[in-house]
Amino acid sequence: MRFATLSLAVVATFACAAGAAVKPEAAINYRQSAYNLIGWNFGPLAQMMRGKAPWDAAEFSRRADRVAFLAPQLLEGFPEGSDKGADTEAKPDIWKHMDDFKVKMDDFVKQSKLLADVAKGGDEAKMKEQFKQTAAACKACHDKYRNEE
Ligand code: ASC
Repeated sequence: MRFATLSLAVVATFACAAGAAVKPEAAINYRQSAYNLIGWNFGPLAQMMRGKAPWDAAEFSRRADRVAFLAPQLLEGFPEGSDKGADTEAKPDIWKHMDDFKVKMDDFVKQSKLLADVAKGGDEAKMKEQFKQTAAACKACHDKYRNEE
């Protein structure tokens, strides 16, 4: 009995790790959670950029690190078949043009990593410039693949 329970747990863990049979609803929930975490951290950076929050290089760096950590976790939230199954703003075009979607996603990963790296140096002008590059990477994907509400 204990062996059976353990086996089941091992199989379940493996199925998850292999990305097998993920329910569309779970994938949608997962990716929206990741985007929410990114937005939570990107927002204060945007506020600093606009002068609506005082410039704080350490705070900027801390939040840029979080964004860079989360960005590479997005793509697995878009498995085949997760174009529907729950409320989603993701356009079906994502799965029709997955290669292009991946290029855009890779660019966001790259730009957010650069942002985190640049922020460690604390140079305000460089951080502001790289923020713009990162926001442009967000926008490039949203323009093409997101139904903005
Ligand atoms: C944000 C936010 C986005 C991006 C995008 C960048 O702060 O919520 O979706 O930046 O607007 O252009």
